[in-house]
This record gives sequence, structure tokens and C-alpha cells, in this order.
Amino acid sequence: MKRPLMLTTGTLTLAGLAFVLVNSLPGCRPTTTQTVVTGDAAAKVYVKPGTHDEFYNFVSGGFSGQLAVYGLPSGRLLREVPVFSVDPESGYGYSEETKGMLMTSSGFIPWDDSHHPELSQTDGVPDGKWCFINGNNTPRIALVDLGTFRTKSIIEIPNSAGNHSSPFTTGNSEYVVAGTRFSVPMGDDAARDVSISTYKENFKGNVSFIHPDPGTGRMSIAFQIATPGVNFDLSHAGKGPSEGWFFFSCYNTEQAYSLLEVNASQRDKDFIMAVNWKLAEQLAKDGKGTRVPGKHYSNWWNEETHSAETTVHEDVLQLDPKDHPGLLYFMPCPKSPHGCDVDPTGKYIVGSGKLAALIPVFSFEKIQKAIAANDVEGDFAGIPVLKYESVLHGEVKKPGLGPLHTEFDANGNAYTSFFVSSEIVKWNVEKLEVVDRVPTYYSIGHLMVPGGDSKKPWGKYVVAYNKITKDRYLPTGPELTQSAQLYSIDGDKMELLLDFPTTGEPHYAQAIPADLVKPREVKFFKIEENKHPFVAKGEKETKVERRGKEVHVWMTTIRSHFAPDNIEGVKLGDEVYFHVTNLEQDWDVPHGFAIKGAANAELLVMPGETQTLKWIPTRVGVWPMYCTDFCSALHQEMQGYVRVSPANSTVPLKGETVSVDAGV
Ligand SMILES: [Cu+2]
Repeated sequence: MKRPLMLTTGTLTLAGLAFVLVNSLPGCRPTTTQTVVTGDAAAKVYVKPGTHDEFYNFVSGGFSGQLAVYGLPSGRLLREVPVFSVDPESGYGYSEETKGMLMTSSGFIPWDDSHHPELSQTDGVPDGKWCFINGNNTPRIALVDLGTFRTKSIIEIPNSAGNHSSPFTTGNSEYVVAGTRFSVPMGDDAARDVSISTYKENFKGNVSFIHPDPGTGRMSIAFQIATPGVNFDLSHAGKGPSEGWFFFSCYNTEQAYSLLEVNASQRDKDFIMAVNWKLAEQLAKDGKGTRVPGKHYSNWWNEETHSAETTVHEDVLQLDPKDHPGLLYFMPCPKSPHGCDVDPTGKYIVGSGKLAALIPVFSFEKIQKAIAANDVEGDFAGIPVLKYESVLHGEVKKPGLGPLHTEFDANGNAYTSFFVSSEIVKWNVEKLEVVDRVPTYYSIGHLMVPGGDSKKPWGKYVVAYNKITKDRYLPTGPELTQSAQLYSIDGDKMELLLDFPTTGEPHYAQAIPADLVKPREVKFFKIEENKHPFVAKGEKETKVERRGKEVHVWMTTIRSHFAPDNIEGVKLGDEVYFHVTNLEQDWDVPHGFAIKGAANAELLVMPGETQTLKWIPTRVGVWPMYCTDFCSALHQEMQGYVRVSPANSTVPLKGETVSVDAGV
């Protein structure tokens, strides 16, 4: 949701922040829409016609539920990959084959709110194989295959609500995690039917570790760890010396359940939770967990049958930290932390408290010493709380207001976004000194450096993903476009190069050199490998068949006709299934399929693929169908008819392509 640029005075008072401080910060309230863009900025983002961008930028669509792909540095939108929301353009969620991808324990869900893309990693470095993304509302994680730029699998996360601190990965993508934003009552119906006012007693969180199969990309839940009822916000895996640990920011340690903007902003410090996931993995392997109820769907796209396959699971393995000392620790972190980021060396963990006026940097070495020495200040719901001073590397003092999220370059620098003061601040991780700052337009949320949350940042740019654009673009009615801003970080000073508008809310993003993705591209699906039960591998295999009230059409497309393209004998009351196989075997020759009156979207069928459109005719008549994707000079000739007769008709069922020798 877009919000006004500044927090209200009231909110700031509650946050314990002086209003005067807000107004005195640089970049807090830009007075002009003009920004200093130096003379060669245009040249730095200009990608000559016919040449490619240097980076792929995978940007979440926020409330669109999708994943958008841009080129950097141009900011050109290349594709919107449908993930959690139906997509009429591609037929995703409309074709019979894709509907299964959106099945959950709550039935077919055509939408979600996607926040955090995360590239798969090998040895702590993004490898260009997959991009994960979370669905917040109906908790799910999706895996997008970067060979096809399609959603390959989606797993539902049971015992979860508001799947926000997700789907961050371990260094070899052994696991991606999912933490609950909303704590909720768990268990069976009787256990869940409790008064909201019993939050402290009955509401619990958990963090899930999801394992993607390295070969197939099919996902399963390895284990969940039960946690106290707080709100988990973001997370990152340790690396290098901190490999084997995971860190989650959490807010609402007040355990409020109403008016959180006030009631969850009371404590000076919330927590970062440290999870020893190697220990959890060992405990799970040793059979130490308990299987608890947790019905969830795991959906997977089979590229041989061109269809979704769903498996339904009734329970999950859960580890209770009370039974396993050493599994979880809390570290105090000021104040309502959002970002929870590990630097490229793996030595430091940065917390970004939304209501804090400093940035705490924790030392993994000190965390381990504090754990060994039992250097705790107490416990929270039975989980040890390490002493803040004992685990702290140091604080960045007065960096700005409303620190949200931090990424890194390869030279020991951190870049932190500041929502309230609308700026990016660059600081040195070892020295904790601010070295540069630059305003954003306006109210930056997440930021992104290519590879900037990995062991090997590629650097070169930092991109701001902003919540408000106000006057940056031509206005478009009550809703203005949202926006990203590209800055160069090559020199000592950050330099604004480009604004580009985005689809949906650009919540978070990742970027990777294009050369790591381009060689993986699937150009078409081999027709001989098509195992779809209704495939027609040539026009000779096309047919029309009645199965009771169902009429099945084995149909093919090739430039520029359908076979069959005249179908008769369909009767009112029938359900017609058009199984459309695209016979083309070349790159970038999709064919579309649409029929008049279909309460459905089009099909967009890639070469070698079969997809099915279900159509229930509502009236007697002759119904045109046509190819929707401009495929050839004679695309406009690519059409046909379906005759629908009354229910008691005796018109024989047939499908044919008349005059097939005419120019084919
Ligand atoms: Cu066509």
C-alpha cells in the first residue's frame, strides 16, 4: 500500500524519535523533483538497439503476485513471469494443465502477494538456475526455472500465516526458509478456535526449512521449528564462518494483537533470532522431531507431460526448541527490525530497525563466544536471550532514519535503505563509518546490489525500490506507477543514473549477470518427448472424440492453420476440451488459441507443448476460434469454426481441415 511520504508526528513520538531530527536529516523531504544527474549518466544506461543488458533484474510484483524481469542498466521490462496469480496473457491458471499449480489446502487460489525473489546459490554465489519467491497471504514458496522463465514448483507452508521472512536460501540451496509474520493458534480445529485475546497463551510462530530437489526442483518441507508468538520479518543464511546458521529478524516481541503500530512499538529492542540449522538438520535426521498436523499441497510442473502434478501431505516434522537446547537464540536488536543481512565475509549480521536511529552490527564470532559462555540476559518464552553488548561488533551512529534493509559490495561497504529519510546510505562494515549518502525519490523500501546478499557481490549498481513516485512520471489517474531507481556505485560517490517504472509493487529484487542465465535458455520443447496424454504429434493424430458429455479435440497448430479447423457435432450441454499441440520446432513461435464466448483466458502454447482449454458452449450456433499470437504473414487466416447444435441433435461428431493441400 502506498503511504504518505512522512510518518505522522504521532507515530514518531511513539517511536521515541524527535520530529526535529527527522526534518534535519539530509534527503528527508526533497524540495524539488529535480536531481543532479551528471552528463554521462545517459551513456551509462544506454543499451544500444540490438545489444543486451548486462544483468537480469528479477523484481517481485508485490500485490500482483508475479515476478517481473528487467534488464539492467536499461530498466527495460523483458517479461512478467506468472507465479501466484492467474495470467490471462499466457493462460496460466486458466488452462487445465496449469490450474494445479495454484491448488492449496484452501482450494484453487488465483492470487497472492509476492515479496522477495531469491536466486538459487552454489557455494554461496547465485548460480542462475532458479529464482525463488514467496507468497505472503496464502503461505507458499515458488521456484521459477530460469531455463524456461516459468514457475516450476509451488509448495504451501502449513502452520503459517503471512509468509514474509521468506524464501532466503542456504549457500547451496539445500534449504529455503519461511518464517511466520502472523503468529496464529495451531493444531486441530478445537485448538484453533480461541479468543484473540489469548494471544500470549495460544499464538505461536514457526520457521520452515524447505528442500528443493536439486534435479527436479520439486519442493518438500524438511522440518519446521516451533517458535514463540512473535512476528518474523526477514532472514538470511550465514556464510563462510557463519555457514550452518540462519538469522531472522522479529518484531512485535510485545506480543500485541491489536493496533500494532502503537502496541508493537513499545520495547526499545526486539530480536534477531539465530537458528543453528545444521543442528536442526541433524536432529531431524536422527528422528528427534515430532510429526504434527500440517496439511499442505506441493505442486510441480512436469515438462514432459506439460502439466502440473500435485501431491498432498497431511503433516510435517516439527522440532520444539524446548526439547533441543542450542537450536535457537535471541539477540536484542533495536527497534522493530526489518532487514537481517549477513555481509559477504559471513562475519557480520546487520539488523535494520525500522524505528531505530542507529544500525547495530553483530559479530558472529562474539555470538559464538556468548553462546559458549552462556552470556545471557535472560530468556524469552524459554529461548535464551544473549546480551546485546556481548554479541555486538558495533553500531553505526545516526546513519539516517528508518533503516530497512542492507546489501553489500565486494569492497567492505554496506548500502542501507532508509524509508523515513528517503535515502541510501553507504557505510564501511569494519569501521562502522558512513562514507556517502544519496537521496531516493521517494520512500525507498528494499534496495539491491547485484549479488549483494551473497558471498560474491558483483556490485556496479545499487537499485532503490521505492514506495512512492509522486511527481516522477506522467500521472495515470488516482494510482501512480511504482518505481525503481538505478545508481552507480563504481566510484566513491553514488550516482543516480535512471528512474524506471515497475509493474505492481517492486518490493524486493535480485540481479545476476546475464551470462550466467542466457546459456540455460530452453528454446522449444521437443515434440518427440511430449508425454501429454492428449498430444497430437502430427496432423494425422488429430481427432475429435466424445466421452459422454465431454468432447475432446486433439488439435494441432502450425503456421498458419489449426487442424482440425471445422468441428461439428458438439451439442448444447457438452463440455469441450481443446487439447492444442503446437507442432512448431523453432524458437519463439508460440501459437494462441481462443474461442468466442469462452469464460476463460486464451491458451498460449509454446513449440512442442500441449495445453488444454475447457469450453462450455452456452448457445446453439457456429463459434469462431482463432490464433491470438501474431505468428506469421497469414496469422489473420489462422482461424476455424465450431458448430454447436441443440442437445437432441443427431449431427455426427467430426473434426476436419478442408482443402489441406491448399498452400500447406
Ligand atoms: Cu498463429
